[in-house]
Amino acid sequence: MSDHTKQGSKDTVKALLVENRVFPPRAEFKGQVDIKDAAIYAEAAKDREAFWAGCAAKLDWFKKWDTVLEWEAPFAKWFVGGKLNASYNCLDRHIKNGLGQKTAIIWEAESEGEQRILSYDDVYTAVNKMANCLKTLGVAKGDRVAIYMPMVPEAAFAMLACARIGAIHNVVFGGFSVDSLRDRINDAQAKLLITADGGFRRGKIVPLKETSDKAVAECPSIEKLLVIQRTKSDVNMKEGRDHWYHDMMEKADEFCEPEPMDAEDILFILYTSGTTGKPKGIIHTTGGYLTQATATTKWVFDLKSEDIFWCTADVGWVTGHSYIVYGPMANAATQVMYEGTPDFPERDRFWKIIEKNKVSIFYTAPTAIRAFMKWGEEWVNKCDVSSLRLLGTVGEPINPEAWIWYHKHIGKEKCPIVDTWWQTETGSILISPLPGVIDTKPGSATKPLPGIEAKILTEEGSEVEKGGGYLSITSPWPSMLRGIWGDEQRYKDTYWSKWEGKSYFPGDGAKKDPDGYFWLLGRVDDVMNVAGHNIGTMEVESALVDHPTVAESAVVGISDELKGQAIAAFVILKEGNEPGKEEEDTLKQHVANKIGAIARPKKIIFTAELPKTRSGKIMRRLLRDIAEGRALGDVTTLADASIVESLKTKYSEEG
Ligand code: 6R9
Repeated sequence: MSDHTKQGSKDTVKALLVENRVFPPRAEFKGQVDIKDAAIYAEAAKDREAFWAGCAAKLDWFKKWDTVLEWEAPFAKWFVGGKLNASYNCLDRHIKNGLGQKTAIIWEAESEGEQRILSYDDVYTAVNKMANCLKTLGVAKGDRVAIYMPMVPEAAFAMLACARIGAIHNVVFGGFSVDSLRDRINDAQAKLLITADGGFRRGKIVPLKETSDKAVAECPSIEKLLVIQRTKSDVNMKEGRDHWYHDMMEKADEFCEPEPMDAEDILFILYTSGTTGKPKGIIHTTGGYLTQATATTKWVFDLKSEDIFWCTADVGWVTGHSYIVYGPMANAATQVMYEGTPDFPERDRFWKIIEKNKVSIFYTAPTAIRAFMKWGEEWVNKCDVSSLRLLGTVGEPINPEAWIWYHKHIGKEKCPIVDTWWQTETGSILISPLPGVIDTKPGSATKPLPGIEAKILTEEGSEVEKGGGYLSITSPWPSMLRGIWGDEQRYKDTYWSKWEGKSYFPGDGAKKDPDGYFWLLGRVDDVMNVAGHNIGTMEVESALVDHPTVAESAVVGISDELKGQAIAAFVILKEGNEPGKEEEDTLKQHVANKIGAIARPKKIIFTAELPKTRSGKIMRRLLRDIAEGRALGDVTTLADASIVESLKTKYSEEG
């Protein structure tokens, strides 16, 4: 293992890669892990198509494919000519294999004590009946169905019921507003909306039906609403248009033939707003998506039959699609699904759920981990989380300090951590350690998974062997997006124009260290240029969070007459620390010590919250607007709009 600490001290940007702590898989873990042999990487690279065909063969196909891959860049078709059904693969085949009694979902309501335990038989029956309800409501193969639901098992049933009859689901996160819901329904031209009377969030009712009513008033394509009862709140049911799920389910037939879908038939559309621009309807098809979501769930989490898996994402995000619904269920996993927030009724709720259900695999986001750090380890220390054997993260780069905290306080220094890099567009995890094979380094997603070819490229497209550049996926993979709904040109422009259609551009910056490890640096739009040096926001943020008083930070570049750009840092202090001039100077100096004087923030703005998308990603674009005193750009994907307003006021007051 090479020693990165010897890098030239003047090379400011590389300095933060002086994260030389290395965590090899522990012997106990290695002793039981399914994939132990690093040879899988070379094997897959030798013949990628054969490798993925081997993974596809683990699913049940009604008809085998004729061709593994047809690649006419930038359009891929995988498993051409094959026929299968995703709901069949997630349910029927397990029941045929005698697993009907196995627990599929342990659902924890937000209110403590309320729990539902559903076997694969239970889910199978519900999905079949619901599929029949959809048919009764006039939904046919190829129709789009919008799903706007709280985190209840019926959200998963709805997705699988669509898959069963070949309808294309379009899940819209239950926290989105009227306008966001309306736009996503209209863009996809959905015929049916599946929603609920409401959902619970921190003890309050989120009025989903009311929001739905307002949205569909401006959605001419919507013919019917199917409404699940969760909160039993009073809602308007429009005669002829709105139907109660429980009424329809009572009368529904128990079996619905699964529709044989072409491998390339669309399974779902999912809108990604990311941190920039108008939402794009990302298209995923059936065969390739299911193959890779299923395989990666098994390898990355070392998933075994007896595991209790818990992914804390919402089904409204791609993580919920791939690692709550399709990946775990295609593997016949037992999983926890939780309705609420980590701090309800108290800040130990996640740890209580782990203790109660003996969760063994826990997959969450860095933003959540930083919140746990801010709250302090006393919350987890009250609970017995010794059932955990593997931890994962997704959604953002994880700064080394948060990684170490997660490792120490949640994993008790025994659980490997898989930092998984992927996107809505990639459909499943592409860069992540195989936990029994790869030594992990805090803050690095390590290496591309077997079967994935990823490189770091320069603007011109030449490969960077050591150092920074643009992340690129250089050959097609089964679960890649097949396009943007209704906008082929935007698909080509956004993802394939950078290197003339040859290579996929995810929009992220990355660096490779001398061991060939990938360090994700965030969106390239966020990279700062200070006096001619490219500095990733991630690097300065990591340096700040490395200081004991800091819980979270977000860094942006602001115009500077002298240096082109200077650094402004928004900082959330850990509870019990005082903001002020002294703290500000200490933190500036700390960053200068960690990275070099070039990265010393010009301004530090203390704040209690940061503007985030509803999936927890920091919206640096808005922070730049604030820091530059500009009018705010599009704020529709913001989780809490009041945060930017108060930051704006604060910023202008402090100058
Ligand atoms: C799965 C998901 C995708 C963007 C992606 C990148 C960031 C996700 C990451 C990560 C560093 C990781 N991202 N995982 N960055 N390390 N492990 O989050 O999909 O919502 O589409 O976001 O999230 O910037 O490009 P999505």
